[in-house]
Amino acid sequence: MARTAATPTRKKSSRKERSSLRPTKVAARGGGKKPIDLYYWPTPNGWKVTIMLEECGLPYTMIPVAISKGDQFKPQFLAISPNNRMPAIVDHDGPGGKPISIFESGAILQYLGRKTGKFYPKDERARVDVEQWLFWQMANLGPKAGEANHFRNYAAERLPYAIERFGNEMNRIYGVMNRRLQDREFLAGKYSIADIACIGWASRAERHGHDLSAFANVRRWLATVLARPGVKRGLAVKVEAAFHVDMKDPNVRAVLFNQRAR
Ligand SMILES: N[C@@H](CCC(=O)N[C@@H](CS)C(=O)NCC(=O)O)C(=O)O
Repeated sequence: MARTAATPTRKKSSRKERSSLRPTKVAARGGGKKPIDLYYWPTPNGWKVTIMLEECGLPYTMIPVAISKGDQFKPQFLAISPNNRMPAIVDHDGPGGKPISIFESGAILQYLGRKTGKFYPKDERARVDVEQWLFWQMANLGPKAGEANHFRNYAAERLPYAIERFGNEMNRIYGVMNRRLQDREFLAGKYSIADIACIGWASRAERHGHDLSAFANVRRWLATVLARPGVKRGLAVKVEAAFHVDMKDPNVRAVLFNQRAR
């Protein structure tokens, strides 16, 4: 299964592959050890990891997690990611040469940064700077953008209070980011996993209805990161089945928007 390929392309995948947590393809450069398994669906959280893997040139096998069909609740996936969310990885060449599984995109970015020594400095002050902005993304930009998108695009009824609440939050958050980028090229000075964590949602901001026109530094940062070849390749990792998900389908909505403790 493992082979190396340059830029991932959109390819037709078989029906079986769409929902059975099977590897479809390797989108990887570099070589050597067994590829990292990436459990993935093409969303802003998934792109954090494809971007990092591409930036680091690490070989990986992409395993689609069809979240609209409930793959995230399959026991074999929950064993890796108990929060029933992708992304997750299995590194067969983990600490001590043994496999390790990791869920939560922030933890995955930190692990890959430590493993490769890339985009995650060792110097304590520089590292703390990266971690502050990485956790800022995990606790602010990511979840709030998700809720803003949900109430704007997916809620069964239009709830102006929720739309305004999360719309304001997104405006506040991009304001914070804009101020931070006023006197530095990247969030922690040099390009790091903190920037990688932010790219997915920020690249979709305008499409999701958040006006970035007042945030010139964010727009400059976005143009810079989107021009990086590794970012382009990471954002281009597609899953054919994702193009066919109908968010109005009651079955899809039941899987994604009706979750309670199991
Ligand atoms: N904090 C998690 C969030 C991951 C997350 O929300 N993933 C979504 C897709 S973007 C998911 O897997 N959803 C499946 C579901 O809602 O059941 C991370 O950063 O890894």
